[in-house]
Amino acid sequence: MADLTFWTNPMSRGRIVRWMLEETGAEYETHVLGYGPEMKSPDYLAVNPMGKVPAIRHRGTVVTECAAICAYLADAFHEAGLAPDPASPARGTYYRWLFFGAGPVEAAVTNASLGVKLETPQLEGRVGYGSMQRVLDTLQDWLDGREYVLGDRFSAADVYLGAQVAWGLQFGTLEERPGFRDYAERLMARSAAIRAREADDALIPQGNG
Ligand SMILES: N[C@@H](CCC(=O)N[C@@H](CS)C(=O)NCC(=O)O)C(=O)O
Repeated sequence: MADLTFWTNPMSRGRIVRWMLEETGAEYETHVLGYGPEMKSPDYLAVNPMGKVPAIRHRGTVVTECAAICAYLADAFHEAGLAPDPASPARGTYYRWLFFGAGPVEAAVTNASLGVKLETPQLEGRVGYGSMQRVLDTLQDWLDGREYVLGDRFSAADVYLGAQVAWGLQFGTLEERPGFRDYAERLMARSAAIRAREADDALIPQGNG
C-alpha cells in the first residue's frame, strides 16, 4: 500500500487536491476514477461511501472533502510551510478563510449555478451564506490590499479559496470584482499550480473512461 494515495478525476474538485499535493512536495500515487460506475464501485465506496472524488489515504487514514484534505496535508507536511503555527493568531485567520471558502463561497456559487433563488430576503438568515452579494463583498474587502489570505504569506487556505475564485471566474459562476482576478492569477502562476494543471490536463482522456 502506498504511503499516500490520491483518488481523483481530472475534471473534478480533485484538481484542488492535486495542486495542494504538489505544494507539499510529497510523493503520491494517483488513481483516476471515471464518473459513474467506477466512482460507485464497492472498492471505492469502501474508501469514500459518498462515491465522490477527491479522496486521499495517508498512512492508512482516509480523508475526504477538499478543504479537510488541504488542511490535513498542510499539517502532515508542515515542513512545506503551508499553515501557520497552531498556537498563533494567524491560525484563526487561516481557518476562517479556508472554511469561508468551503462553506459560504461553495454554497453560494453552487446555488447560483443551479439557478436556486431565495424566495424572500428573510430566508437569507437561514442559509449559511446569506446572499451572494454579501459573500462577494466580504471576500473582496478581505482581499483588498492583501496578496494572500494571510497577507504576505501563502497558505493552504489560498489553495482552497483561490481555486474557488479562479474557477468561478473561468466558468463565469463568480462575479468579477476588483482584486479577484489578480488574486487568482497570482496563485495560478505558482509552479505547483502549473504542475498540477499539466498533470490533470494530461489525464483528461483517461478520466472520461
Ligand atoms: N464536498 C466534496 C465534494 C466532492 C464532489 O462533489 N465531487 C464531485 C466531482 S467535483 C463528484 O465526485 N461527483 C461524482 C458523483 O457524485 O457521482 C469535496 O469538497 O471534496
